[in-house]
Amino acid sequence: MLCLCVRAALRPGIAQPCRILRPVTQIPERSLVHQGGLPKLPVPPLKQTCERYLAALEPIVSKEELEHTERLVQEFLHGGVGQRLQKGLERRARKTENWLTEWWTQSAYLDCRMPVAVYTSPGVVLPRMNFQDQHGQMRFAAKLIAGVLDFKKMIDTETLPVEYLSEKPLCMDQYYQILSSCRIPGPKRDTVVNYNTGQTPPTHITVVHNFQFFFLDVYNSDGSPLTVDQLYMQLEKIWNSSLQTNKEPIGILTSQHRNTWGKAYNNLIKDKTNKESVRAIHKSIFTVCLDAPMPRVSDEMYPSRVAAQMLHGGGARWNSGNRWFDKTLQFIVGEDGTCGLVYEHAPAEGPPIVFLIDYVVKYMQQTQVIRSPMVPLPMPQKLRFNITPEIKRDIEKAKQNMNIMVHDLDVHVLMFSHFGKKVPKKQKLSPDAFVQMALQLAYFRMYNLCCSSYESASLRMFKYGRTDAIRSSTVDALEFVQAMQDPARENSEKLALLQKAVQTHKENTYNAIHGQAIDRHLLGLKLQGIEDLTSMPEIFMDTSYAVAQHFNLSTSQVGSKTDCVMCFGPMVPDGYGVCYNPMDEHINIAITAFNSCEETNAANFARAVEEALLDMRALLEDTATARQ
Ligand code: COA
Ligand code: HC5
Repeated sequence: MLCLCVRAALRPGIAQPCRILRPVTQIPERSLVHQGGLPKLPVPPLKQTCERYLAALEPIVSKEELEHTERLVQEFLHGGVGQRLQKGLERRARKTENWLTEWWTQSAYLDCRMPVAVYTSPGVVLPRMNFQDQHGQMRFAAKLIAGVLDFKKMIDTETLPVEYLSEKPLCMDQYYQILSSCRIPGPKRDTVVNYNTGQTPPTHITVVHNFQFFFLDVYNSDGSPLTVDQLYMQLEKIWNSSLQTNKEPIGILTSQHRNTWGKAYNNLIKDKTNKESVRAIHKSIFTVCLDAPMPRVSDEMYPSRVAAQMLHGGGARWNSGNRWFDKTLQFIVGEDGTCGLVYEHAPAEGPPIVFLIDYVVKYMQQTQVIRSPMVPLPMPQKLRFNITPEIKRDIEKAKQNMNIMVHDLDVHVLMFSHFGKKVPKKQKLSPDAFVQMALQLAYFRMYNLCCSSYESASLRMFKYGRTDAIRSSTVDALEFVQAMQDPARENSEKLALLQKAVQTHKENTYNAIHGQAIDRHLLGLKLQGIEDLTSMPEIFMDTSYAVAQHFNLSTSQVGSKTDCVMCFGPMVPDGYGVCYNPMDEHINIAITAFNSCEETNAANFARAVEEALLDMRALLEDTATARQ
């Protein structure tokens, strides 16, 4: 992995308890912060992980299962196997810059054979724009491209402001992975290529309209980026030379199961023209999808419909063929004013993508139209594909699968408008922990039990850090949700339990972002066992381990300045994906589930979350009044 120095940094001057992933820009004191100075990800102590693992199991497995697992854990800890694997991990940590990141990227993404669309690629919906035709669409797309190119300057000159979390500088490497990169399918494992590092970094983007891909050079011969006017003219040329709507949706191949796509890919690139076209897409800085309008829905349904469109494109007859799902960054601009993006997750987490969006949105608001010299620009080149009968068959199969995925994905966006971060903050509660407890309460009310629950925690305090998990279903959370369901309990007692559960969640968050959570450590121990060719330790073959890994609630907080909605699919067939963006006065929450699972329903869960949040606020208010 490449090591890039991020030269300039904006340092926060005022100590903030937990400043999250946002550079504090009002104090422009610059200083040198180098990636090299970041600490290495530690390997947590074995005993600590064993104890925390058992504590995490308590609310989600039966008493008998827990007792059985306790014996296995003792055997693992004291029988020699655990210590040996731990030593192996510590050795790996000494020899590598980050003992986890390569393993994590492989096991979470590159080895995963499920389609990237819906299963791993998140979507982001930007606020609805008020254009309604192709001119508005192209003007918006032109400005957006100019904004991303402006952002790219900071990457090229290594002048991105360093982000901070709990006053510690974060690893900025992910920013260098999101442009000019693409995932490539492989027979067993995929790879990600990044072209920004070579001698001749790309100067083009790909634009796709009516399923047809175009190579668009976005720089003038003097190296300056094309202006908004120039980009608009180029997009217009693209639009006018892709009016036919009966083209084969070649891009839909990228939505397939990875093995299927891997085989189809090898077949596709046997042809020289196809290979060159695919390479042009891989190398491009990013992709812009100029989408056809989607069926109109009520204002109430609109956010959910657009979130689904970002995740899958709406199906083969709509915009699913207007994508190259392997591409790291694809901006989506619909003729009907919808806009957002879908991104391939392997190279980076959500926060760098959202930081880019916030930057681009601000850029677009500020941009003055600059008159461009009317020098004629070359015609954007159409990327040609020769479609053999075999490729045609692969496309047909991909279309069918995509339609199944589209029908299976249940998306419900809850624009929770009653309150936002300010309410829990006023009560001295962490807003993130408050939302997590609302999710726990909603789940408990629907299913009368606690489930294995995942919240993403950033490991970017460490060099090349990605994520670990905060397990939100703690014993304290269970006690709180049980009390909420018990009419015999006093509000003051419920509040005390909420405060305790929030405090525990906060401690778990602190542990996770400081590299002391359990999930990645357990993964590391397991993979170390595989690498050592020892037989698999029993703790990993245990039912409790399977239960713990089966995250019925897969959640993530991604905050942004722009009022956007972030979304992703569930982790398991009978689970929910919940991505929330807490703003000061409201919270955007996107919930996904699978229709093929009878037990789950995104709209019902959304309703339960809304009620849980309202009941929790009522609890705060009620007890506050009682105190007066
Ligand atoms: N009283 C008053 N205010 C409090 C508080 C309390 N007890 N606890 C926290 N706050 C404040 C914080 O200071 C912060 O203030 P700000 O809005 O001015 O920044 C705000 O409330 C938010 O803090 P909190 O809700 O506790 O959560 P967080 O923002 O620290 O986020 C995580 C927690 C886990 C989301 C964060 O650590 C993280 O890891 N983020 C990255 C997640 C990620 O990568 N997701 C995508 C994966 S692809
Ligand atoms: C634009 C927001 C994207 C958020 C994506 C996200 O949170 O991905 C998680 C990454 C991680 O390693 O925890 C995985 N998750 C979707 C399964 C929560």
